[in-house]
Amino acid sequence: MVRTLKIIMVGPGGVGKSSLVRRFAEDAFSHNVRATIGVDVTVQRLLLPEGDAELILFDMAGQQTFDDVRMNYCRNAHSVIFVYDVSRPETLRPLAEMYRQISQMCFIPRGEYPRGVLVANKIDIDGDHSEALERGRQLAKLLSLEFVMTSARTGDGVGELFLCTASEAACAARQES
Ligand SMILES: Nc1nc2c(ncn2[C@@H]2O[C@H](COP(=O)(O)OP(=O)(O)OP(=O)(O)O)[C@@H](O)[C@H]2O)c(=O)[nH]1
Ligand SMILES: [Mg+2]
Repeated sequence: MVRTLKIIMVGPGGVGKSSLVRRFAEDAFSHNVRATIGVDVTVQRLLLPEGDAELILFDMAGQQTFDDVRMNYCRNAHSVIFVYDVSRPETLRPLAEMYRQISQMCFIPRGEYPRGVLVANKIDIDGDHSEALERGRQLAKLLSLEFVMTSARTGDGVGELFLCTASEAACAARQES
C-alpha cells in the first residue's frame, strides 16, 4: 500500500525552501529562483523502511503573512519542515511564531502538536555558523523537532531531511488510522 503523506514547508523568504524541494525532486539547483507566490505543490515518491510513500510537499511563500487562506493549506498536514538560513541567523526567530500559529490552527484542535524537522540551510556558505547552528538546535529541542543541516546547493543533508520528515509524517499517519 502506498501511504500518502502531506508535508508543509515554512520559513521566512529566501531561506531556500523551494531550492530544497528542487534538489530533492530533480537533483538540481539554481542561484536564480523566483520567490514563491502562494504555494507550490510537488509530489514525490520515497521508499521508507515501512513501505512506499507518496509525499505531497506544500512549499509555502515566505514573504507573505500567515493569513487564514494560507493556513488552510496546512490543514491535515502530517509533518512540517521549518527552514532558516544559517548565513542570516535572524531568519530563525520567526520560526517560533510560525510554529505557534500552525500548532494552534492545525494541530492542537485535533489533539496533536506538529511533528517535523527544523532545517539549518545554506551550510555551504563560508563563515562561522556555530552560534546560528547552536540556536537552531536549541529551538528544535524546545519544540520537539528533529534538527537537520542542509545545503540545497551541494545537496548535503537533503536526502536525510526528506527521509526524516517522511518518517515523522508516517508516524503521524499511523496514529491517525
Ligand atoms: N549558497 C546557497 N544558496 C542557496 C541555498 N538554498 C537556496 N539558496 C539560494 O537562496 C535564494 C532563495 O532560495 P529559494 O529556494 O527561492 O528560497 P525560498 O525559501 O523558497 O523563498 P520564498 O519562496 O521567497 O519563500 C536563491 O538565490 C537560491 O539559489 C543553499 O543551500 N546554499
Ligand atoms: Mg520558495
